[in-house]
Amino acid sequence: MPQAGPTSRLPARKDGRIIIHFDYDCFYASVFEAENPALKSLPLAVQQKQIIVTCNYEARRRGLYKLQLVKDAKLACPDVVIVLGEDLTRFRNASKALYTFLSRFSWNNKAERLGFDEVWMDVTDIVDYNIQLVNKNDLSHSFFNLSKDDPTIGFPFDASLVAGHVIPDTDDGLRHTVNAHDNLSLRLCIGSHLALYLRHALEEEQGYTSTVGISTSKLLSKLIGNVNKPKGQTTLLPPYGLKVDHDNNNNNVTAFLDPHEIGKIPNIGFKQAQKLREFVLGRPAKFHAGLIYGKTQESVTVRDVRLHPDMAPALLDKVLGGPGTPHGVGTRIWELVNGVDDTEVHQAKRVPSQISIEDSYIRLDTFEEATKELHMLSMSLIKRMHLDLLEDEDGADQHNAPVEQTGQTPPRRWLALPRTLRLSTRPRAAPAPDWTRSRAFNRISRSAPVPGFLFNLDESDEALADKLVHDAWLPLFRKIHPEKSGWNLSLVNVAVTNMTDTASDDKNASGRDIGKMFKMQDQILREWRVEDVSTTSNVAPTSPNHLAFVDGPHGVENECVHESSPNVLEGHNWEEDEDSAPVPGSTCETCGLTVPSFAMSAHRRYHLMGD
Ligand code: TTP
Ligand code: MG
Repeated sequence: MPQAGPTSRLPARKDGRIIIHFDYDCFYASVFEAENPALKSLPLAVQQKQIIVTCNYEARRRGLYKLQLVKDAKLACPDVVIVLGEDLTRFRNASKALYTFLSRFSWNNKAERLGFDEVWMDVTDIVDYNIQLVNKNDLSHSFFNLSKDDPTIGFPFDASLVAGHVIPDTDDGLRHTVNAHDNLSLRLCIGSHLALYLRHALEEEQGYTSTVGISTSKLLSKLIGNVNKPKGQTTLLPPYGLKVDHDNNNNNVTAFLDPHEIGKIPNIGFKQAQKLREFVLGRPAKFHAGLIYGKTQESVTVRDVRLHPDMAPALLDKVLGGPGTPHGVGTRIWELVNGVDDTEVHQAKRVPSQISIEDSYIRLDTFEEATKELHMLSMSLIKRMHLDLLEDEDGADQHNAPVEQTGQTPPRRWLALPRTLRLSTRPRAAPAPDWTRSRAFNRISRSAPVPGFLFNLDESDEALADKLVHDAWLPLFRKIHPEKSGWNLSLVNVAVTNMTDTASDDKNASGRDIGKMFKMQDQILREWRVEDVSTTSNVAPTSPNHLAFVDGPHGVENECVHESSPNVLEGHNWEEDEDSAPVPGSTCETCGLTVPSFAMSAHRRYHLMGD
């Protein structure tokens, strides 16, 4: 393997793509606001268990923040409007509807969702098509084509100026003028206008504001978007540079990444970040101590790692290696700290690979209670199966089905049939003599074939749930817990997996016919103003991954919790893993955050959100 020390060249970065990253602002709160716009002007907070999982910017302006205890939120803002967000159905549906909306603009169907409120779009093909159409001698009077088939569908735009914010910032605060002869510059500029158009379309047509980043990879588009929150968009300007240098003269990528704390780089997991901090500091890195709101005292930056003497993939392999370490981890981290991320924006999946529903319990130790809970979980599972796996005979999936208009459910068909049922439980360990509990909880799972009656659309959900509990879940439950009592469960999860696609025709593109969409929506083409809507000035700037102190309940020692989307798995390449259940009251194994026990169940549900 070639040694790539601080002065050598990186393997050629593939800057051929243009990728847009969307992060919906205050997502759960926005879902309630979209249902009831009167809430927009009020301080609004969404509660799960006893914590505020998110709040709108009016509430943030008044001192509220994510993962705050409800009692503290009420103290800080007595007139806060609190809504319950335990039932995730409305968030899931809103997320899917927004995703469907955005993916209709995609030509290559490369639109990927992360959790409920983030989407990447690889718009390289649209940008490349449009770059051929602009007149380089008259960039100001360009027309953006949203369809290859119909040249009237699109919008006029000024391709000489980047839309929205840029990094590095322009000195005079004016919009950045594009160098028409620099291909990457022009492509990013075209991408920024598409991003602006989509952002406004999301706001005008769906009622959601978003924060958007434009660059050439998933890593950079996600990170650059965070710079102007909320309701903002940011483009990382060239030169992107290839040479690893100390002064970043000719490399806006490393100049942007360098000041980030190493743990804030997506796909560098919590344990990896700790090992890197320890390596750079030459001593064990403190984590629990010294964390204050918005920054960590133990700050080891990307630059510290990138320019550490002898830094190279092989050294990183040594630092991060160990049993279970994925092959090539050193190269991967070396690339990340240099801003190289060639991971693909995955094509939209038509159906999820599994549907999994669970709840956690303080005490669940009787057979009767377990049966009741299995019934409730089954009801949710059946509803989710109907939403995610059914489509109307005419091809509309259930999220967009206009049921209200006719008052009748149109004939439906299954898009995919799951073949396996899986029941998992997590028994709580008995307390030790000193009343401490072991944290080594493990899930126990049993599987069985899906019974055919589950696909019967003539039966009520209630009747199906009843049958499912008695014919399937209880026999599996007895296999896991043969004793009628003597166990105490902290979690029960029911899932259908092993999907078989039943779609006979090729409908992978989930409604990509943009011409049809425009006809349907009576879209009036309008010239979007290119100035960004100004961000709320008195909101504290939010850096990518804030770490926050919150008071533990009942005088429990303070612990740190993450303030922003921690939905990235160590070594998993942006993938979400529904089964990586973190242990309550400890480090979240999915994202590595230390989450206090009172916030853990809400936090865990957050990771379960994706398909
Ligand atoms: P975020 O993107 O972290 O937050 P947000 O969209 O509410 O706010 P921002 O404008 O700062 O992006 O998370 C998305 C949603 O996930 C959020 O609305 C609530 C939910 N959530 C949880 O349920 N538990 C958690 O631990 C976190 C961090 C979020
Ligand atoms: Mg968000």
